[in-house]
Amino acid sequence: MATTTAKKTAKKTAAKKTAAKKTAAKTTSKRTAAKKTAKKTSARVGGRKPATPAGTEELSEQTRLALYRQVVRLRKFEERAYRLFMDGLVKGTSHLSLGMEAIAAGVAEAMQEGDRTFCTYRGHAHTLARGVPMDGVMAELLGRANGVCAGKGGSMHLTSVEHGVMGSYAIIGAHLPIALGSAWQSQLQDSGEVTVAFFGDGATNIGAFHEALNLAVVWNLPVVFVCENNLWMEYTPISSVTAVEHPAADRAAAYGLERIVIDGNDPEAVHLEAKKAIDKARAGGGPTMFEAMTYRHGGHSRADPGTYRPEEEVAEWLARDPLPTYRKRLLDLGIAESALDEIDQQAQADVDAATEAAKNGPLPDIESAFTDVWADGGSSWRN
Ligand SMILES: Cc1ncc(C[n+]2csc(CCOP(=O)(O)OP(=O)(O)O)c2C)c(N)n1
Ligand SMILES: [Mg+2]
Repeated sequence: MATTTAKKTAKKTAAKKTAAKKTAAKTTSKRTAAKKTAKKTSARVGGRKPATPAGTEELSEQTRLALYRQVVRLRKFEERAYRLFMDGLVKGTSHLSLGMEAIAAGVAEAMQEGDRTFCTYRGHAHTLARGVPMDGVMAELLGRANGVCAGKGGSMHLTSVEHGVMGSYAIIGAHLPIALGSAWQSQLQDSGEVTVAFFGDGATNIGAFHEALNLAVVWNLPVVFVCENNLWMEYTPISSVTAVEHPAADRAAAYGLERIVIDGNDPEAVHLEAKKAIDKARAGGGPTMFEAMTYRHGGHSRADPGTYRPEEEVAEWLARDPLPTYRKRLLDLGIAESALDEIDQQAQADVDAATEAAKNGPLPDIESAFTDVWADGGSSWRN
């Protein structure tokens, strides 16, 4: 873990230098880039991109194992969160990413330290994947003082600024313009850091989504928009209220962006697409949006079994469950089963330990209700 962090920091410093050089040339190249984007867009729009990009063979065994490890951890965490909710231990509500883990895993693996993530209320996976300790996330779900937000945020508001997790937002689409603020800061300070904003298909009919995309392109911001299209909003299929088939990608052209649809259940496809987008943003190439097709194993929230969804649809997507599918692919590629078993066992042990740490965590003091209520709104934070 320490080696990975050191490597990432080294990578970041190098990337920062490259980004700084590129920014110098950016003003002049911006117009050329805009022209190129326009050209690319007209070539791509209307054409269908294959669901899974070719070239997944480029990844190293180390990256593949890291992706697998992440998917397994997220799966085991969410399964435990569900059980703890059913036992009445998770306070408030919860929204699980069971079945959707490949997106959080694939994107996080393409991010560097210092990059920032904006999640929705369905944000356990995205938060964990950025390296926020599992103990703190589990304790937060249980409303304990040892939680990442000292037990004040809960499942829907996971935040860890030190890990670049800039919050989980319950108001659909509201975080997209906020993510632009983060990207704008990186651009102004020339930090080479990239912001990633995840959102559901349901956010695409909200004004904030369109406003954010437009401004991100106009200001050429280092931001990546990731639409997790799981076909359903709360209890309504997105297709029943949307004029186009791909609610995010099919609108990309309106903002001069490329139309990108990928298989969101394939951690490698997600990782490669995210890496391309993040590298481009880091180099001053501006925003990207991609739509990752996926499905929730459960319903919208809490104990909702989602029985209103057609049986065939559920069965079809369960057959494409990212975890067994990816495990099989790795075995077919010749990766030792024992290596995968070891990852599974470690993830289970981590979840068990996090559960214990959360259950044994103290409840917050009453006095803590009066702290961290507001930020200093004075001018000090601006300087
Ligand atoms: C502005 C706003 N309108 C309505 C809601 C109620 N609401 C909560 S989740 C949700 C559905 C969101 O669906 P989607 O964006 O597809 O995300 P998913 O839950 O499928 O991950 C709705 C309508 C809300 N939180 N905010
Ligand atoms: Mg949805």
